[in-house]
Order: sequence, then C-alpha cells, then structure tokens
Amino acid sequence: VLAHAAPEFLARSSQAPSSDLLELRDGLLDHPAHIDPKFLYDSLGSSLFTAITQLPEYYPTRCEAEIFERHGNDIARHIGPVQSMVDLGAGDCVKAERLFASLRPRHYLPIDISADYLQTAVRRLRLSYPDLRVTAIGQDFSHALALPSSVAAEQRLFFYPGSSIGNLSPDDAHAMLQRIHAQCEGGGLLVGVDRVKPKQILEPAYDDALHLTAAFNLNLLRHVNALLDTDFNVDHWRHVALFNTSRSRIEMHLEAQRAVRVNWPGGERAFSAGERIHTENSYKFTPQAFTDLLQSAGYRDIAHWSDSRGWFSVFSARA
Ligand code: AVJ
Repeated sequence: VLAHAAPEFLARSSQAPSSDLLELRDGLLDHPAHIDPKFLYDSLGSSLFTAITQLPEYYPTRCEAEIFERHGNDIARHIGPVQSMVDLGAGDCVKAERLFASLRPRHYLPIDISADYLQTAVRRLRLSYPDLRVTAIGQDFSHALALPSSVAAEQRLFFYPGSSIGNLSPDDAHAMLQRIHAQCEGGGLLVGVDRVKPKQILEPAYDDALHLTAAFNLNLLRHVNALLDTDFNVDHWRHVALFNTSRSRIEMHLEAQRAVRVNWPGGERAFSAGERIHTENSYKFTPQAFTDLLQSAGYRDIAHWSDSRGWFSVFSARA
C-alpha cells in the first residue's frame, strides 16, 4: 500500500512486506541457501555500496561516468526530449543528477528499495533544483513497477545505470526489460551494462584490498537478523567472490567458517563448515549479447557507447 510520508514522497511502510520475509526464509532453507541481493541495501548497506564505488578496484562507476562525460551530447541527442526521468535504484541520485544539464527533465522520479537513504538524497536535490519536480518512490521494483498515475507517459525515460540489471538472471532481466518497455512506449531506456573481461580485473572489483565488499556482503546477515529475528553471527562467516566463466557472472557467497546453527522464531538451519549462502550474481555482457536481449524485449533504435578501455557500455534504446 502506498502512503504519503511527505509531499511527493511515496513509500511502502518501512517494514518489509510479508512476501519478502517468506522469500527470505525459503531461501535460507534451500540447498544451496540463497538470499536475494536486494536485501544488501539497508541503510548501512547503501552507504557501504557508495563507499565501494570509490575503490580503485571497483571500475564500473568510474567507467560509466567517463562514458557520460565523453559521449553525453551524443547520448542526449539519441534520447531526444525528456519529460520525465524514472531512475531505477536511484540510491544517492548522483548519477541522474549529472545528466540533468544535458537531458533537462521536467519531472524526476527516483525509485529505491532503501527509502530512508533515498529521502535524504532527495532532500538535497530539492534544494539544488528548485524548478525540477521530484517524486521519490521508496519501493522494491524487482517484481512490479508501479508509477503514480500523474506521470506523463509521453517522453518518459527509464534510467537504469550502474549495471544493476546484471543482478538479474537472463530470464528475469528479459522480464524486467519487457516491464519497462510496457511503461515507456514513445519513450526510451538508458541502461548501463558491465562487460565480459578477464577474471584478473573482475574478481578484485568484488574482493577489494580494504575488504569493503566483504563488509557489504556480511552486512546482509545483520539485515536478515533485523528482518527475520535470526541469530547469524557475522564472525562465523567469510566473503567469497568468484567469476563463473561459463555463466558469465560474478558470484558472491557467504561461507560458514565452521559448523553453524542459525535459529529464528519457528525455524532453524544448520550449515556445515565451508557451506555457502549465495548472495549475489552480477552478470557481464558482450555488446552483442545485450543488444540481442534488448531486441528480444521489443526495443528498437539501439545504440551503445563505451569507455576508452571497453570495460563498460551504456545503451540507449527506444520503446
Ligand atoms: C549495484 C548491482 C551494480 O553488481 O557491481 C558491488 C553491486 N556488489 N559490489 C554490482 C555490488 C558487490 C553492484 N550493482
């Protein structure tokens, strides 16, 4: 249920919906166990991710910024006029903000599961851009995309940066692209995609020397403890990141460093030493593979730009 928390702030209640809790519990009981990566983003998790984007090993954010800096004018020309800009997984809203000057949206709609974090970002934006209409939406858009009916359908741009789409399985990515397509006919999509490259570059980006990614991954257990009343002891787990070449994805896991029993009201799960919980996939694409995916989801006029090393690409397509 949508509720008005503040003018132009639409948020679900701060409690996770019961379907999320069931999904979490089922994932913990599965073999192998898994937790959806959206649960990485409690308030501390969002801050840790922002810190990760500043690490020397974590190249995607800088590569994408380089693409917008070098090719921003071409990209804006390809997109055409923008009335409303819907930012999927907006986080601190900094990426969208850099495009305001070239895209000149009238109405900005950041959506993020981390509602409190988003609200802080939006407060700052409203001061800097008094003429921009901002509607912040604290929502999990992984299953359904619900936009307020007051948003003009014409010249709507969906912005899905940072290779967040890489978190989805190929089937789920296809379904997400179709859902976006259904909501932006006459408009378009601007999406950032991380590219296939050698393991020697990929793995350190997800297993950095400062162990920020380890903290980001382990923080998931604190968040799950808060949501499910589980008794995970973070000290008993270690961060694992590896590139799965055949599936073209980075995988993050949490590995039990010894035999562990996890309890929660109404359930428990035993993990043996070395047993893992799968916490994230981050798919890497070739430009051809992503072009095919966009085409199969119904997009046309597909163009893409890359950074100087060819590590990351930004795609613009019409719905
Ligand atoms: C926010 C999903 C794009 O997959 O690179 C960063 C998340 N995980 N380090 C990514 C993440 C570990 C990030 N995305």
